[in-house]
Amino acid sequence: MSQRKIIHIDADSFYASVEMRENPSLQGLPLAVGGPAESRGVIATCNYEARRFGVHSAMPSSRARQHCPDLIILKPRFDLYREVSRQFHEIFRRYTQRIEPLSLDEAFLDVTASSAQRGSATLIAQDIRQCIKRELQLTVSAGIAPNKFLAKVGSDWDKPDGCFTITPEQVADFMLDLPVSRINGVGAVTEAKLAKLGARTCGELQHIPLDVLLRQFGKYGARLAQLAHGQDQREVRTSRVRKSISVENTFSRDIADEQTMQSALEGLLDELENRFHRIEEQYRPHKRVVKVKFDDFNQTTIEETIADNGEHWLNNVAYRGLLARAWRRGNRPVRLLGAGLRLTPHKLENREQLALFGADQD
Ligand code: DCP
Ligand code: MG
Repeated sequence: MSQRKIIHIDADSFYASVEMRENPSLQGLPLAVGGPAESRGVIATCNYEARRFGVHSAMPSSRARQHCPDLIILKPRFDLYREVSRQFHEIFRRYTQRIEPLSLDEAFLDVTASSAQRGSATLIAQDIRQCIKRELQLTVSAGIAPNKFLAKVGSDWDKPDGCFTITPEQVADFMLDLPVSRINGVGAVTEAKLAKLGARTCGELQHIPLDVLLRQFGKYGARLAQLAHGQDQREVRTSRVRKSISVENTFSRDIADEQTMQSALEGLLDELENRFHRIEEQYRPHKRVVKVKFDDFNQTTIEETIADNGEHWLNNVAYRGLLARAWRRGNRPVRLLGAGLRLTPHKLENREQLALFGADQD
């Protein structure tokens, strides 16, 4: 198998950096984004100034304040972070369509087939970092390696504003001293077990017989043995192109009154919003859909185009109207209710061009 070229990108103190960009007077001050200390909030993240005081993600805000009395804690603005994430992806797509998002601020890119920068993955990563700095006034760290595991280790190596490459030739040496705790999935418990077996580094882990690892860790033992050698065959998984997303609920008892139906719809819309947020960087909704299945198993689907005037897709009134119309079509008790969206991928132009030229989109 030919060698892959993988880039892992991870934004630096993501939410906090976006907030500092939006309000530069915050720069240089210890800053966190999270819930308020007074109401048992938790820190989502903090800038590097706050980290010097020992503040970190998932720490209760009240404790963060004890570590750092001057800490500024801002409420998160998820819409803003999602917008930035979309902008990251717009930049990534200039170099490759093979992108696997892990979260709003993290993604794997497979640039094996990219011809940009004469195929140098390190130069592509530097280009991406520069574009993000110039166009979005944010820094991201990048790891470049022949596989996902090492690319992720790389992006963390030189954080913040770092760029670290592990070439195929360097892998064997690099693994010798790499602490096992750097392996994704090795938490405190696994680390302690490995220490008992005499393996603090991947180099030491390489010497533990496979049957010992299998006995201790089950299937994960086999994976550990591979990772210890810096091997990882996982592909960058671009999600298939979706045409729609929907959630539905079959009721334990058929419902016949509009009030109950409408409140069931509200619950579905909450769930739909959650589900859609996970893929929002990649898709734009263009239609609302409501599905109703009646107690005689007849079903009907009704959809409407979302106005192109900036109207938000999540318009409860619009969904309620659709439900009322759908219900009138059968006018009998309902056993299942669904709510959904028809989707258009962002950058459809690019994808269509690719399809036209027969390029592999996956
Ligand atoms: N996040 C969160 N709760 C956590 C961890 C993270 O809400 N326990 C959010 C806030 C982060 C974002 O996800 O800004 C990205 O997570 P990272 O782990 O990448 O952390 P940062 O980007 O903030 O910092 P780093 O520079 O270490 O990547
Ligand atoms: Mg990050």
